[in-house]
Amino acid sequence: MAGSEDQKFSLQEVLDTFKLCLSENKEVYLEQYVAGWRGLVKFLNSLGSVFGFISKDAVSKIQILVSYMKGENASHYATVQSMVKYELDNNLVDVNKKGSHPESGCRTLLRLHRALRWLELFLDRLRTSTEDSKTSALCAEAYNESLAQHHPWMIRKAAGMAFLVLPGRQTFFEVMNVGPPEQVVAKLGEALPLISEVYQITEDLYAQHNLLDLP
Ligand code: 1PX
Repeated sequence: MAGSEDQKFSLQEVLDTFKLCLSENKEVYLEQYVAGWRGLVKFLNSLGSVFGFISKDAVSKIQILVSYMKGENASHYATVQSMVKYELDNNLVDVNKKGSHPESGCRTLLRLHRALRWLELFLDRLRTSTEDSKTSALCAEAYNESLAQHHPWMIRKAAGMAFLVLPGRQTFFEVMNVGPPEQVVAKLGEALPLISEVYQITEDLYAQHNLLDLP
């Protein structure tokens, strides 16, 4: 249930999982990546049912990845790098149009990856915001610069309406469970480079394999 102790969001927890995402040779561990998303979904759920259609989609993508990570080919789903290699080598990705692999790990992760860019932009705006900044405006700007470019009109419309009921900056900061605003700002400053690095490594990998437009 939203609000119960184990569902409580903590920015620190998300920060920790993103910290653990990268291996020594800069591969992205899927388990931690997915754990990071789980933490973010907790946050979204605590904001209320208006965001249900967003968290539902995120959860279903998380579940697809988890089923691969627990499936018979689990060993290939340890890192994003090993997943990409395995799925490409075995023709498990619909590259140009949807076909027999509509839910490949590669295309599923790409959706979360694009959302990570939104998160990066949004958190950076929150970090540099002032007391009278509107979270809905910060969120919409970040969305328009990133995810919106991949969403059809209907989704953009629904997302835009959901943003309007986002809580104000103060409540937002409180839900992060970090402490007073200065500490939230400091924590965001700590989290952002980690999120950016994970994003950039994934982006480069996908670009290298021409996977950035997977259907
Ligand atoms: C400390 C602050 C933390 C804030 C955490 C908020 C977590 C947000 C999680 C958002 C995850 C969104 C995943 C979206 C993936 C996606 O693009 N899916 C679409 C494409 O998938 P398909 O399988 O059809 O190719 C899908 O169509 C999406 C449907 C749902 C609507 C997605 C709207 C995304 C808006 C993102 C902004 C979230 C606003 C939260 C405000 C805090």
